[in-house]
Amino acid sequence: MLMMNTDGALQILLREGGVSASTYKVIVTGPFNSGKTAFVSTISDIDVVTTEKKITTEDRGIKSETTVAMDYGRVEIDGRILHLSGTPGQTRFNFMWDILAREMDAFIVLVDSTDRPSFPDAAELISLFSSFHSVPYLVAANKSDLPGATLDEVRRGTNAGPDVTVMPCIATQKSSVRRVLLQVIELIEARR
Ligand SMILES: Nc1nc2c(ncn2[C@@H]2O[C@H](COP(=O)(O)OP(=O)(O)OP(=O)(O)O)[C@@H](O)[C@H]2O)c(=O)[nH]1
Ligand SMILES: [Mg+2]
Repeated sequence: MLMMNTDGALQILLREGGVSASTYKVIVTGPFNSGKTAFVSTISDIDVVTTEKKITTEDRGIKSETTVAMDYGRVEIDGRILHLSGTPGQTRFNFMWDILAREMDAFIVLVDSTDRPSFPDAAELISLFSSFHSVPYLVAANKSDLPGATLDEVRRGTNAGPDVTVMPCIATQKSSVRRVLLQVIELIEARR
């Protein structure tokens, strides 16, 4: 007897209807306070799973809560389903990074463009996440609504090579997050 789970049936239905049901796992990483939770929350079609906890370290002067395990959201864009996992920014939670990076199709390094001292941390994250798996990535120069660094400065500060896409982003604005994710989809599909 042929058995099929509903997920399998749905995949066939979508394929036969000519609708692409590509599903990608995208990691949203970046230094502390760069806007990762905002990015995932702004675009997600479902209620985001967050793990915000009160900050107990010296970073508490910057904001009151930080991500301690992950953010999780899901969005459909142009017929693709994206699973978005935001990482914690504080390095004391770095044991989560490689767990979240398993089976990723791409990653985004979100950088607070106004926070120059964080640029070397972003450079380290690029090296680290590239070493987990060879997948496409881009640098999103976030908080571009605020006066601060230029895209060129973000590129230099994060050591992003000339082939790496560095694009402006406002994580609190849906159209901007969508633009970044469309670019990520393009990078993933260019590799296939
Ligand atoms: N002006 C502006 N503020 C932003 C933007 N994105 C995020 N923020 C603010 O930046 C602060 C940090 O945002 P979060 O989303 O908590 O940053 P995070 O990267 O998840 O932080 P951690 O998980 O603690 O590393 C919050 O006060 C956000 O409202 C943006 O594009 N523009
Ligand atoms: Mg967060």
